[in-house]
Amino acid sequence: MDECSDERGRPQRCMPEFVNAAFNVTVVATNTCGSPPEEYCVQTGATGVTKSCHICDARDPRNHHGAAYLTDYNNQQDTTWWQSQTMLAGIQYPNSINLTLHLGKAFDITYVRLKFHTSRPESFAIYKRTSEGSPWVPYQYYSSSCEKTYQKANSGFVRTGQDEQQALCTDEFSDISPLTGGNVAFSTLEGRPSAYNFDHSPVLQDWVTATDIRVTLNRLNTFGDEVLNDPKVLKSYYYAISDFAVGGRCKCNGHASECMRNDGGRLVCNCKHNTAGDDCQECQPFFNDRLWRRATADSANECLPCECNGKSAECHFDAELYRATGHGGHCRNCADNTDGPNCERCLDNYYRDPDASRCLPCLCNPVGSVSLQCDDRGVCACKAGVTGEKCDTVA
Ligand SMILES: [Ca+2]
Repeated sequence: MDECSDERGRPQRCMPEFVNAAFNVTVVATNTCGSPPEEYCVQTGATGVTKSCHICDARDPRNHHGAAYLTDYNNQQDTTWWQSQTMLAGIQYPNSINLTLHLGKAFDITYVRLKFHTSRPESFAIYKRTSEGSPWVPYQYYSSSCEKTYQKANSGFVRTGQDEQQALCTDEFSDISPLTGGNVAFSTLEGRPSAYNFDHSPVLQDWVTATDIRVTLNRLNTFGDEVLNDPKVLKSYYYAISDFAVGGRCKCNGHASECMRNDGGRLVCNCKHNTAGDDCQECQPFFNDRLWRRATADSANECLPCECNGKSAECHFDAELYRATGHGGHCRNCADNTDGPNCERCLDNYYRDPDASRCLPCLCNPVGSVSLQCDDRGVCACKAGVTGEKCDTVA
């Protein structure tokens, strides 16, 4: 059974399953350790203690830390992680690193979660895009220096009446401890007043939409000992992330229960409810009797067919007609000499063929007739002294 209609076949809201949209999707990192091989040391937090150091080597399968490790299966027993170069190679503010995830299609994002293999950064930000080529929009800032680094007040929520599409900045997850395994999870709707009325909040519906997610790592946490410029110390500061997860659903506006690859290999919704488009964001041709809308919990808001009495397969939505009649479908190119928004009448100077649904020309003689319009039997009204069905005979 298709979840897009109920047991009686009536349309109802449906949506693809909740997934980790990042799983096995390759992240593009602007910096990764190991080309050429380089040494890094594990941060212990204590100064003067001999640090345990290792090699990052991009060509060695056992010692590489490529971006694919951000979104592979997250096995707690055998952690794999992406890692940047170290502070010795200049990895520190104001230099930054971008981790970019292309989802290939719009998703409704519920959360973005990062699991750090080292300390969480002192400052980093999450951005999103709503289409390929559109500008990056800040989603959330994490910083122990919100004002200084991002010119944002430290705040956990949006007040009622404020812009609900603004990114917040919090210092809650920017401590240097824990030195490994710290999580940061950004919930897209948390702290936003209209989340309780999401079905009727276009602002938040747009806010949770993303085709791409970017994490920008701006500043490493340190103990302050990097000022000594000891190479061993500098090699112990770098970014490392073991898991980058994005919880959400393929965005289909409530009109599909699954997304699939199309012929071109792109991910698209399998649209129902007479909708069309990658995200079921429009009505199918000929289903323009009312404007497209998202499905809600109460109504599927399916697209409805135009009524053209079988005389046309083309129509457009006519707002004025909709206001006047409750049906906005305006038929185009009506066949068989019919006319009207629903091809419901004959063209001017035509009459309905009594044996068929088509219309025939009146052919009233322009000289002998009062009007070129005949009656519904095809009879013309003649001037004085003229007779004949078409008024073409002098009496
Ligand atoms: Ca991993």
